[in-house]
Amino acid sequence: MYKLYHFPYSQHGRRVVSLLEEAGIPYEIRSVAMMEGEHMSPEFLKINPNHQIPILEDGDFRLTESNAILRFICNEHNLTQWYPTDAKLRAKVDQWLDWNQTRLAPTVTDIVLNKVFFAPNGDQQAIERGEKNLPELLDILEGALSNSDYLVGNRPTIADLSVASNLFHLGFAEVKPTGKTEEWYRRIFDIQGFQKSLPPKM
Ligand SMILES: N[C@@H](CCC(=O)N[C@@H](CS)C(=O)NCC(=O)O)C(=O)O
Repeated sequence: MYKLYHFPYSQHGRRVVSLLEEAGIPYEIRSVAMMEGEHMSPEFLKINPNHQIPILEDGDFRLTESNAILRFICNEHNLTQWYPTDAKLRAKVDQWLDWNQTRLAPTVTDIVLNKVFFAPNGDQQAIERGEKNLPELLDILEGALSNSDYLVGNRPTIADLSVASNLFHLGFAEVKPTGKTEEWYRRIFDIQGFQKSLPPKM
């Protein structure tokens, strides 16, 4: 059975839990005490020198990077509805997964980590940078969703789970999606697996 190193408020862990739950794949959670700094402990650094969760373990197989984990789970369990095999559809899913990591994630982290989790000692410059960059990113999402119910094709994929987990995270800083993005977010939010990934109220 998979073991997932997770923290309930992690957007990166949430996307993995959403997929595992939605696909009905058995797994156990190994909760990491991030607030107590467990991820910086020598024991944890041996498991992931990047001091990050999520980590997926299956026996002596160990994988980090949330989007790589999503792809692996889809590949191992033949979840082609979540990660299509058609080359062009798959490439678009990969595009959004990469966009989420390289474009959206740094801004979400700038805002939420500093404004919410590190408050009142958060980095003000990071908050300002994040708030300056966010509108452009939300416009890009809105454009992509203007004629489509999902980011790729006509059903949800791991791209939707991954991007929606960052939008959920923005909610901690009271940033709410609007327009078509809000309609799309509601569709993803209502997916049972996503619901099961939600953390206790803060
Ligand atoms: N690129 C990584 C990012 C993972 C990540 O940033 N995890 C956060 C929790 S949401 C973490 O463990 N942060 C602690 C740290 O970076 O020291 C992924 O997609 O898995």
